[in-house]
Amino acid sequence: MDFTLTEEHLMIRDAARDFAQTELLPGVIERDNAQTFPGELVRKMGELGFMGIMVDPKYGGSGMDAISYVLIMEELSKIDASASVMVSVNNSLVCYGLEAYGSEEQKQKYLTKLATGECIGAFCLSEPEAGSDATSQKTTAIDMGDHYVINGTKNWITNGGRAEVYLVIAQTDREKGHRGINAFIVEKGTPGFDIGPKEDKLGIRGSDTHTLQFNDVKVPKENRIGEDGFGFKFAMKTLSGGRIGIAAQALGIASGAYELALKYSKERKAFGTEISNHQAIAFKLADMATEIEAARMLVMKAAWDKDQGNNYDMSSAMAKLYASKVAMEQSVEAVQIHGGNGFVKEYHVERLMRDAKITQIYEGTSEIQKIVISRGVLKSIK
Ligand code: COS
Repeated sequence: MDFTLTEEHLMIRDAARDFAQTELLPGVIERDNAQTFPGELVRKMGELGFMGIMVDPKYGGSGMDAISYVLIMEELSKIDASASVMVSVNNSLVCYGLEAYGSEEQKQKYLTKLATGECIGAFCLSEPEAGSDATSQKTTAIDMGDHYVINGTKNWITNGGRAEVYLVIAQTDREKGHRGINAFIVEKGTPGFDIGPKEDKLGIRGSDTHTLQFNDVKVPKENRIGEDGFGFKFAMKTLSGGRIGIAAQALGIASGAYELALKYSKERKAFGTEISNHQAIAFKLADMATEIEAARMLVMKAAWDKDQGNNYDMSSAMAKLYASKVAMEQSVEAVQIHGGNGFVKEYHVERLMRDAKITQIYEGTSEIQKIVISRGVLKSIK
């Protein structure tokens, strides 16, 4: 067993750290307030290869491994989780989904642009009545011979307004249950496809989250991903990888909050000394460091499983469950260490605390991760 990162991994991590410090940090509070994220920054992330990290260079990707992906996600998330969720969705749900399961034509037409950041993707599974219960899709895709007609509503879609390529999960044959579900590529601007207003959110406010409406949207048959009825498994497979990205995001939020708290504790004085000299604060820092390291091990293990070609359904669920809990709990501790200043925007920790919450909800709530883990655990005993 070797815990050492390679020279290449260290270079990738440093490049992401540098980008986060120089490009994402300035204006992060203002972007959070205004709920915006400039296209220029997305373009720069594309230039650095962050939008198609694991995609084969023959499709315009960076050809890196999953360890590199989580290193980049952690560094971006320390500063701006709104930026990192765009990266995560585009990489794990959209690019990976197309590269692993799309046809060669779909890869040439869409993946080559998504992997470079020339266009951005969105993954549309959740609905008003189907978030966790993902088999209960109400959106329909009726087979009309050479095309499908999609009708329905999708909710809480990350990159909902910014994206140009949407992977949409819909029910083709209700009788067949989850085996009657398909995944489709829908282009922005297709008649009948409407983007609703942006959601006003607690956290990751720079990322754009929208409701999408599909009213008799005609999608050519060649835009279906995989065999007829493959859509549910497609969603589950891609979400397993997505959970590694969100686990790394949670790790970044936790470690970002911890680093700020550590620095603050050495500067802020109370009772005649730096607050880090008070055991109440020093023990908090000890707990934070330990919890974050444990989360990092789970995140790295899930990424390593993916790189090794092992099944990562369980390890990604464990990583997301634990890292998101750590992000929530330790960002609250970081606010506490900052005292009154922690409640003020300019100290950044209150934003990290707000951003942490979504990591326990999206790409499968913590309760869903426990379903995945418990089923895996129970299956291991004959
Ligand atoms: N990889 C491949 N196939 C998978 C899979 C995976 N990770 N997980 C489940 N499947 C398959 C099952 O094998 C089953 O297929 P067969 O009947 O052919 O064996 C099928 O999918 C249905 O699985 P299951 O019966 O377990 O479905 P459930 O309705 O019980 O739901 C959970 C399973 C809860 C795990 C699933 O609905 C889920 O992950 N929900 C959360 C979705 C989510 O993350 N939503 C957030 C939206 S994205 S922001």
